[in-house]
Amino acid sequence: MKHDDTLLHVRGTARYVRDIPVPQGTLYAAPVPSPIAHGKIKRLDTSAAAAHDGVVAVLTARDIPGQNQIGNIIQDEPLLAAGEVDYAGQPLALIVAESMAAARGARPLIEIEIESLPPTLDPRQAFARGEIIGVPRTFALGDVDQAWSRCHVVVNGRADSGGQEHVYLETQSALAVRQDHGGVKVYSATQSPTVVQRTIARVLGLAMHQVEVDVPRLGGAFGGKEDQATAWAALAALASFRLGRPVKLTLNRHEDVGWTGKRHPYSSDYKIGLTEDGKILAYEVTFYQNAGASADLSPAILERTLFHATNSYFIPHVRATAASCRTNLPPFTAFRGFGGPQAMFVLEAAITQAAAALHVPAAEIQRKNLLRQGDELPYGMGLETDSLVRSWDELDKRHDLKACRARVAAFNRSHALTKKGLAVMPVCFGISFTTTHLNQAVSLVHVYTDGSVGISTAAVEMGQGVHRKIRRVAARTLGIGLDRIRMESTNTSRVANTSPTAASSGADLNGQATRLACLQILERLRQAIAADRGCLVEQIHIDREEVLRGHERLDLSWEELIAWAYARRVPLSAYAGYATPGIHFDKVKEKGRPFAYHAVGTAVVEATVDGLRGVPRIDSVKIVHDVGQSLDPATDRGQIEGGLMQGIGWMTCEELVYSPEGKIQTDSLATYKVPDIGATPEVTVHFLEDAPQQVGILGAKTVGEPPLMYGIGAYFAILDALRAFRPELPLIIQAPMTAERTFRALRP
Ligand code: LUZ
Ligand code: MOS
Repeated sequence: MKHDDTLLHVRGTARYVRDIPVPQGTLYAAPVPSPIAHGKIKRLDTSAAAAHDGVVAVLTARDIPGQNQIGNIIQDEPLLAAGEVDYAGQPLALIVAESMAAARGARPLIEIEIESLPPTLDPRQAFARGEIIGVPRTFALGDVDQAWSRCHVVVNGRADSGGQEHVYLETQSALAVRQDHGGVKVYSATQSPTVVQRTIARVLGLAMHQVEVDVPRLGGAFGGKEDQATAWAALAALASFRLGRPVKLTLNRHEDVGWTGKRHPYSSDYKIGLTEDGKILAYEVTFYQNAGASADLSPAILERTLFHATNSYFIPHVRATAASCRTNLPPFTAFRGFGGPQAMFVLEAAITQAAAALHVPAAEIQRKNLLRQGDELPYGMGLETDSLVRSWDELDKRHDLKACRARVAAFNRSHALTKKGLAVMPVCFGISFTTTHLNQAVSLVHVYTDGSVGISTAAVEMGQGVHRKIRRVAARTLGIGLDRIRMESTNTSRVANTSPTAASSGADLNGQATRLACLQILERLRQAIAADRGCLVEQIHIDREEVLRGHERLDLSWEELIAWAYARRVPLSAYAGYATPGIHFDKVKEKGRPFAYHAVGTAVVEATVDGLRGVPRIDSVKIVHDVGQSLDPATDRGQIEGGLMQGIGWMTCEELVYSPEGKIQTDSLATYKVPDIGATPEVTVHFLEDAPQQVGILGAKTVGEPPLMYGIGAYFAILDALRAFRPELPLIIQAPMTAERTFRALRP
């Protein structure tokens, strides 16, 4: 699979933040975590630690020159705890030493007395106590209350889904270097360079122009570095600012898993009503989001939960309510799908239960209620594409869903000790930041005098291939080869006011801006040539590094053209901005057109459960996905496969366990089980053909987050297999469906 950095990655020579050669005199910082989940700080004595060999300083909240505040959407999160601790792992102090070993070694010497308060871990309990972040929100369509009486079946239940650790390969890291103008330059492993810059400026009491943030690349992020790279960068910057020396801060895996936020666990109540022939008439759902101890991105994630409450289905009467509930766990944060998967899980549970009540396969109900082009979603936008229905039908055509079901049933009749199950999972995911103003990007393009091109954008390369896609856009726009083009690091001094590389929009937004910048340069070149040759600008084109007048090849290569243009004083750099057109959302009415378009597709998942050992296994996943005209098919395939596996992991084996005191028990990869190569099913991916796409970049649709949600099918495929063992088995709607859970389900 070709990625810009394939060779570097395979050889282990790609430089991440922690691989940057450190300047002379660099110090190392180790945060001191709160040992308990909730309490009042009575005493924090750092003197013994400060006197430890190699320790240069121990910093606490009192050492912060600006505001002790890193909250992004809501300012409710201190950088260093002061007065109270709200979760186990919350940074209390920062030990800065000549080596990382000395910094970590001094940790036990910190003397802390905390008066313990009872922790709240459960979102429903937090809700009952009024511990709500922001206000609960409701999206509605039609009149759900009067619709129930017209339903043939109404079922209701409760669905719970667990959190998920990001397991990015590169743990959180930052290197801060104080500058001679009094500011700091920070190398940060973040998806949001501007958020890091703004927050450091706030914490240090500096202007933003005194803070430069540079991101070379990330070793994965998945949302885990959208908001939660900030604290570590700010701590390193604080230490560098106070001590006047470079400071490096990296978390080891144990610290990272223990202290940082994860996907939000949700607990939800649902009620669904259908007509006799399986049309969904009404759906009511209440989501209790476990936000953890501070807001972080929770309000935005809550909003996306509401946007995706009806996933791929048209439901005429809907009421979806969501509340973000404050608990004493590390603040939960962005994770691929951003609250969407949690919503879709609940609706699939409701449909599965309704199907059982109607004695029809769930797939029949799913297909019958699929969103069609023009159907109105509860947030007021009509679906702009017919690709969803087409993806289902294409999947059916290629794999014959009825025949699959018959094959599974035949297998189950002839096997007593193992059973198979099947689930179809359609996905419809809105593309754009739901925070409308974030849907903007700028790109800075330099053409050097040798014809090589350097591009700076806000897009952070985290393995997803966004840099390659942007290079493709520039190559196609300029009519030159990919090898001439290089992506620079993401840097706030070269490209300011960057939106996070998130919401599956990195290639779309930064690709569009890059296209516009390239068009500016191209236009200048064409004008100069036309003037020189005495012809119309419209006649001049550049294709495959050659200049054409109409169909006539002028004897001028790209390199010659650029050298010539430079000598003619044609500016060879451009800076262009792009803002997604036509999107808006009214948060009072909860209606609008929040998304540029929807990413859609359908998957069918087949699972086998071993009835003796209780072990579930996902056998195969077949996917038809709409990527439009792919900018890079190999990358897109990789994203679909990777996203799928991450979704399967969330739904099946990845389980976070906390003690009653609110301390994480699954704080390493020995106890937190991610799917491995042995758990990988046979995956077939087909790109939906002839899918028109006007909005994405050069006819391509994004691919980042949506495929994760195909993994939800894994849960329901296992459930289907369990019910083949015991048809009377009550629905278990509590993800993940771990081996322990399937085992117990078969032995009540
Ligand atoms: N981040 C964000 C996201 O700030 N807003 C979003 O709408 C979003 N959606 C998906 C993933 N990250
Ligand atoms: Mo994200 S969940 O960082 O797009």
